[in-house]
Amino acid sequence: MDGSTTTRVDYGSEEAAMKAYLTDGERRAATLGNRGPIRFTASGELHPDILDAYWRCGFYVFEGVLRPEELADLEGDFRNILDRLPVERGAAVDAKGRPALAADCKGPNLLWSKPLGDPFGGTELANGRHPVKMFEPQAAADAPKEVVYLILGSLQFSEAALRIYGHPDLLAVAAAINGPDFTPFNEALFIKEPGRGASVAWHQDGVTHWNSADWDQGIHGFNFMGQLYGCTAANGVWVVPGSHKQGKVDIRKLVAEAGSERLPDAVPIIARPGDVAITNRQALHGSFANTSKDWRVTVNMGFHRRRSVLGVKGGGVHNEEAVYDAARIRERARLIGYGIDARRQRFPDETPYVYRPHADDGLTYRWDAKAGADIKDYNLLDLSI
Ligand SMILES: O=C(O)CCC(=O)C(=O)O
Repeated sequence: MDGSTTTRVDYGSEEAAMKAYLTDGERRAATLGNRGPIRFTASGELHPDILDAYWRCGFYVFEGVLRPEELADLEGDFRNILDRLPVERGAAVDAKGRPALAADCKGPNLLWSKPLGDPFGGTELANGRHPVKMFEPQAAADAPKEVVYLILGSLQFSEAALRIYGHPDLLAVAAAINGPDFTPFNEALFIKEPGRGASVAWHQDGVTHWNSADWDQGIHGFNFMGQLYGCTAANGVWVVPGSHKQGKVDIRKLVAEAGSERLPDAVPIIARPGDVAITNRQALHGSFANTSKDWRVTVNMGFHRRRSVLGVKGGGVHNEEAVYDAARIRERARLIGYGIDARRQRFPDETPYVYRPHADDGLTYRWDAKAGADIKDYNLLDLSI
């Protein structure tokens, strides 16, 4: 789905400055030394060069992780998802009059925005963690009133995404960063439609541990960001390298100093189809409204250290507040078991990942129709810290 027939738009009064910023950012990103294939040492550890670069920059781009077949599967699922979206916010049916995607879900699933808008910036939403509104370019006259730019609980809507979630190398990376008893956080699809995709204002994820006595650069976990079509400076996530080490950043001050939301130290995540970035949730990051001609579809998959969530009161951003006990973590982690088994069935040539907590507890998971029903509304149990 490269390219688009959407009416072309641009950044209006900001177009020239934006163009220069994108080119400059791409050039800076290329100097960081934080990209390449997933590599393990002879003894099976994630290569220390990768770990060093990840902890230095706060993000890393793993190249060529997803197989062409799974990208094709994902594209099929994505087209189906688009087809099944409600005709408008709150509608029960899609454009063909069928029950719409997520219309019967209890969890929060579809986030809407005006085209090229910034629904969170400068509001108190999500604990006010997006303090500055991004520039909102003018959408074309033929654009719809609103678009879906984010889908939460996405594994219930795409088996291909569930199979990516069970990817053995990605899960091995999760174990290397968060420990072998790592836990889920949440999963999402970020959709940046050409000429319409909303911006995500500058923010740092994480709400619970900023003032903890044992705060460190990894305490709020990370997100994998798998790319269906790749991502560019114009439609990708931008990150301020090293900001995950700094504690809470004063975003208002940075924007005031820069004179615009074009933060001078930020760099774009540049990726090809099938690349998967890993981004520290504490890193200052955001993305601009997509006036480019290219789609971006990101399969987001977050993971935590177990000790960051066990016994912690979380929620409030992605679901209800609750204290996360071992039973809840175990229940939520069944998605890892289902993901691994779904992948095993589709790619029998691979060696499936062994998730230590399931192996230790003698738990086995089978991906089948019953499991499909079991994961409806699974994101009500997201471990949101
Ligand atoms: O994909 C995007 O545009 C934003 C991603 C993001 O903010 C996140 O994953 O926390």
